[in-house]
This record gives sequence, C-alpha cells and structure tokens, in this order.
Amino acid sequence: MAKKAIIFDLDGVIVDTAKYHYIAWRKIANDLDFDFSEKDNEQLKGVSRVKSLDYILENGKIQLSQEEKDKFLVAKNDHYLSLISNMDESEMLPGIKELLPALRKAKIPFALGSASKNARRILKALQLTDLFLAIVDGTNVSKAKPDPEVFVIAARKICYAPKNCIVIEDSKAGIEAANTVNMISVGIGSEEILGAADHVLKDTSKLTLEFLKNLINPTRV
Ligand code: B16
Ligand code: MG
Repeated sequence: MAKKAIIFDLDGVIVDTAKYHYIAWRKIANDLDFDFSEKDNEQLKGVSRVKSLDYILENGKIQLSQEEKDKFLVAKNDHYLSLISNMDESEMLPGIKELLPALRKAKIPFALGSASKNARRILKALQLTDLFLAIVDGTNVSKAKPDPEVFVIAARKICYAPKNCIVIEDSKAGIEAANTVNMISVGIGSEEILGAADHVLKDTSKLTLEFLKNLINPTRV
C-alpha cells in the first residue's frame, strides 16, 4: 500500500473548465447590469454554485428573492453546460492525460474531491471515470469548500488518514480546506493567490509523476 494518496480537484486541475464557470457567471452579472472581473472570480473558484451566486449578488449590491435566485442558478448552469457540451480530451490541462494512467501504473491511489455537481458528467465526457478510486463531488457534500468535508469523505473512501493525503487544488478555498485537516496541499496557479499551500506549482505541466513520488517518499539528502 502506498504511503500516501492523492485527492484531485476537478475544475482548474484536471480540466480547463474554470474559464467556462467565469464566462457563465459574468453573463449573470451582466444580465443584472454590472460587471464581474476575473480578479473577483478567483473568490469563486472551488466555491459551490449557491455560494457563488450569493457572492456575485453581494458584489453587485443586489438583493433577490429565493425564487429569483433559483432562476439565476438554473440559468448559470444551463449556460455552463452549453459551454462544455462539446468537451473532449483537448480541454484537459497540460500533462494530466498522461499523469493519471502513470499514477495507476505506479500503484499510487487517487480520488476526486470536487465542489462541482457536474463532476461525473465531465469525467464521463473525458473517459476518466474508471481511473479514480473514489469520486466525491458537489452532490455528496453538505458543506462547501473551504469546509474540508469533500476531502475528508474522499480520504475516508480510499481508507487514508487525512495527513497522508495530498490535495491538488487551484482555488484558495480548496487549499484552506486541505490545510484545515492537515492534508498536504499543492496549489496550481499563482503564489500570490495560493501562498497558503505547502507547495505551489505554476501550472499542471509541473505536476509530474516525479514530483508526486517525491512527496510520497521524500528523497533524503
Ligand atoms: P457546479 P472544483 C468547483 O469545482 C468550481 O471551481 C467552482 O467554480 C464551481 O462554482 C463549483 O465547482 C460548483 O460547480 O456549478 O458545476 O456544481 O474546482 O471544486 O472541481
Ligand atoms: Mg478547482
């Protein structure tokens, strides 16, 4: 049994969908007559759909009834689904297509821990479902990142203690979630945003089998 296991986030780590979430949220903001910057969007990464809408409405200083909110939540998801409807392998982030089978071959266990309720649909479109030992997504949790629930359930499903799990995340909320339960956190993106992570890699091309093997079994100097 490998000493450590890996928990992958989905959007922004496995697949380049973070940009589509942004496009769909920006349209909602524009429909409500305000704009929503890419910088503000960083706060939404890893955050659930419901919480994201609340953040956007707060940003635009807009109050809506629950019924209106529900309409916007459906509209956002419909738009997002139309943007990803033709998704194929070309949307996978650099190196991931090769990394996942290589991890399997090296007998390093890995699970998915995503806030998205669309995670299973995306994994299926990319034919990745069977590679994961466990899949935990937005349909399995009651608390959104930065709460660690999604990662704790994933760790439990693959029978690894949290401290022996390595979380790969592109969001501030996800890094916070992993750190809360003493998982080893690897941020994919900028040091400025993900500085709280144990390790920060500029993009997934740096997330190599060697890098992960070294986190699992550090080489002594
Ligand atoms: P959905 P992750 C997160 O996925 C996204 O980063 C975040 O932008 C999105 O709002 C959230 O999923 C919910 O997604 O609307 O598809 O249920 O990064 O945790 O894989
Ligand atoms: Mg993400």
